[in-house]
Amino acid sequence: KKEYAGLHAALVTPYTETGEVNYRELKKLVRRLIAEGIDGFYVGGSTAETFLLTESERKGILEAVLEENNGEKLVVSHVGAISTRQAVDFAQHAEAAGADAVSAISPFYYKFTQREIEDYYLEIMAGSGLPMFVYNFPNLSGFALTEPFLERLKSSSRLAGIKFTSSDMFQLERIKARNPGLTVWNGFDEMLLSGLAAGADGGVGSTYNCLLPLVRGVYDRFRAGDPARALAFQRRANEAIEVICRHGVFASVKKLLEYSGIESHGCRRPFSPLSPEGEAELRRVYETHLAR
Ligand code: HMN
Repeated sequence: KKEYAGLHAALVTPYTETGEVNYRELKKLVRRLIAEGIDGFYVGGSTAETFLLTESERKGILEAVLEENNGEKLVVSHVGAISTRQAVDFAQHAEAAGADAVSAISPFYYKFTQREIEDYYLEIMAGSGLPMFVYNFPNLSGFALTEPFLERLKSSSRLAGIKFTSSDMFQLERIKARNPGLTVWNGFDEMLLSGLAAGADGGVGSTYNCLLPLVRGVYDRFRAGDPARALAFQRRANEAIEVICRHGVFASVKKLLEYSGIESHGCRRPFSPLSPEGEAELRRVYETHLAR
């Protein structure tokens, strides 16, 4: 069994010039992140523009990542969907394809009740043999997990942890204190050090695609018992993340990757292309913090 702790890149989806998924560049990114010291991959999450992809693209992306990873690092497949049936189908595919674990955002849009959302997770866990990481992202999903909700999910032995994309560090600390056996991954890269200080076991992030050396610095310095140097790395990372957030996270991460030789041709519509000002600011970020 692979280690759940550590840094897991929420992979972007590179496209070809005509807007098809670019599996060649995706594999190149996987290979490069392994060389840079990533601990795992979070495949088909928000960062992958997953709800703008077809079902067969979502499956194809997972298969391509598993092939390039070749058993080396942890591979977590995001299987979330509005429909339980579809999420179970993705989870069964992930298991058959060889992923190590699944994760799922709560079903959204229809404002499902807490009970319905609990049942969704229990049915995904019952439907495949893989460990589950609940994806808690209240800002976008509209549902914030609670401890009673977690208690019900714990009735399944497949509940492995939470991807915690929220700035409520008090809640993160309480969950981890009461559930030391659950793995908690920090979701906002700009708060990685805060999450680690509150007890997170690692993180999943979009900016790990392009800022891994800085993020690694935060994690390794914190683990080595040197919070001051960890904070120095977090500050440098945040100089970049501030610009990334200002101009659209996914398009910005992809532009930074393009500067370093991985082409991805922007994001799918309705995401708009980067503005010329965004591009100029990102070029400066690249030259200041990332160019070697
Ligand atoms: C995913 O599902 O793709 C990621 O795990 C999401 C991840 O938590 C990112 N959240 C969003 O993109 C909304 C963060 O890395 C985020 O992009 C970063 O902290 C900048 O705000």
